[in-house]
Amino acid sequence: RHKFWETQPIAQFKDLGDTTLREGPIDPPTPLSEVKIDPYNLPAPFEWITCDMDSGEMCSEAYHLLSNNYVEDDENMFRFDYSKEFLQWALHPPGYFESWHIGVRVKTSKKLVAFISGVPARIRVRDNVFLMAEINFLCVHKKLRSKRLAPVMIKEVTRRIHLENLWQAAFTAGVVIPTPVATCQYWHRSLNPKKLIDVGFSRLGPRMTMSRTVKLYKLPDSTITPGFRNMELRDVPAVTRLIRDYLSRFVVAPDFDEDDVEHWLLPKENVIDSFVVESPETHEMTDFCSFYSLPSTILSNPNYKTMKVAYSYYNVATKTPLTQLMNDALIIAKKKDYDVFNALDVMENESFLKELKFGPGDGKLHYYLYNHRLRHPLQPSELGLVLL
Ligand code: NHW
Ligand code: EN5
Repeated sequence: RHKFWETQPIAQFKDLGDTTLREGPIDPPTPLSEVKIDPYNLPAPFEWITCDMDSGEMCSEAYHLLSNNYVEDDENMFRFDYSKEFLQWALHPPGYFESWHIGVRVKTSKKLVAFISGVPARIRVRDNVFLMAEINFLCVHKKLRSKRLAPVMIKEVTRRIHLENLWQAAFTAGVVIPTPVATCQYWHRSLNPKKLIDVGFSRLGPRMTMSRTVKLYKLPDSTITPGFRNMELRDVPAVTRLIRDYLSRFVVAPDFDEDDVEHWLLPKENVIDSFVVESPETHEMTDFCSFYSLPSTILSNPNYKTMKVAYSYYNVATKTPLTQLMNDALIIAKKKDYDVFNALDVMENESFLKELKFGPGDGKLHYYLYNHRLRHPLQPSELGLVLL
C-alpha cells in the first residue's frame, strides 16, 4: 500500500493502541560516520542543488515553482501562493542550515523542477524536548508527478538532517500516510463574503441573500480591547514568557526562546502580524495574538486573480477573553483587506470558532512525527504547534 512509507521509521497503522510499544524515538541515532556521505541518486536528467534563499534569483525560482505547482484544494480551484518574503522568513529561523533547502534542476536547461526544505526547531513532546527538523514546501513540478521523485527527495533531506546530528522531524500534510499524530479541521471566517462567493470559495447559505450575508459578517472599524497594539522588539522578553507558559500545557509544542520569538512572532509586513495587550494601568503584558499571511491564487476566475488569506498562528489569552482577543484579530485582518481568516481546531481554538462565525472547511490537516512514536493519536486541542 505505502511502498515508501513502509520502509521508514514512523508509527505504522498496525501499531496503534499496542501498549507494548514504548513512546519516543523509534530508531536510535547512528554514528555520524555511518551516515551516507554521497547524495541519493536522482534519475539521470536531474541534479541536486542547495538553494541560497538569500539570493533574490534563487528565491524567485523557488517562488515560481511553488506558485505554479504547490498545494491546491480538492477541486483545484485555489493554490497556495507563499510570497518570496514569506519563504525567506520561513526558511531562515535561528540556526537554519542552508544544506536543508534542497532543489532539483534539469541538468540541461537548469530549470528548477522540485523543492523540499527543513528548518531546525526544538519541539517538546510531553516532558522531553527534541531537536527536530520541520519539513515543508515539498513540491514536484506537475509534469513530473508519480515518478517516485518525492521518496528520493525525502530520503535526501533526511540524510542532510542526519549529517547535522538530528534524528526526528515534524510535518503536516493534507494527505493521509502512516500515521497521523493528530487530524485537525480547517475553519474559515469570511471577511469579504461577496468576493468569497463570487470566486467559489464559499456559498450563499440556505434562505440567505447577499445583503443579509454581508451584514452577518460585518465587523467594527477598530479593535475593542484597551491596550491592544502591534507587538514591538521591546516586547520579546514578555511575549516569550507568556508563550512559554501557555504552550507548556499542550502535549506537542515548540520550545520557543527569545530568539525564536523575535524571529517567528515579530511583525513583518505582509508575512506575520502580531499583537499584544498591555494593561493601560499596570503595563503588564497579559495577552498575545498573531496571524500569518498566505494568499491563494484563484485558478480560472475572470474577475479575481488572488485571495488574501490570514491564518491564525499563536494566541495566548490570560486576561482578555480569548473570543474577544480573536475578534480584535478579525477586525485588524478585515482592515488590512484580508478576504478570509483561517484557523485550525488546535490549542483552545474550538472555544471561539462558532461564536465568531467560523465555519468548517472541506480540508483537513494531518500532523506527523518522523522517528517518534506516540502510543495514541492526540486530540487537536492537545497540539500546541502550528506549522506554516
Ligand atoms: S504537505 C504539502 C506537500 N506538497 C504538495 O502537496 C504540493 C503538490 N504536490 C506535489 O508536489 C507539506 C507532489 O504531489 C508531491 C508528491 C511532491 C507531494 N508528504 O513522487 P511520487 C510538506 O511539504 C508520498 C509525505 O510518485 P508525487 C510536508 C506518497 O504517499 N509523503 O508522488 C512534506 C507515496 O509514498 P507511498 C507524501 O505526487 C513532508 C510517494 O510520496 C506526500 O509525484 C515530507 C509518492 O511519490 C506528502 N505531502 O509527489 C516527509 N505526498 O509510501 C518528511 C505524497 O505511499 C519526512 N507522498 O508509496 C521527514 C523527513 C526528515 C527526517 C529527519 C530525521
Ligand atoms: C503544510 N503546511 O483544502 C500545509 N483548503 O478547508 C499543506 N476549503 O480552503 C496541507 N474545494 O472549505 C494543506 N470553503 C491542506 C489543505 C489544502 C487546501 C485546502 C481547504 C481547507 C479550503 C475552502 C474552499 C473549498 C473550495 C472547493 C472551503 C468553505 C468556506 C465556508 C465559509 C463560510 C462558512 C462555512 C465555510
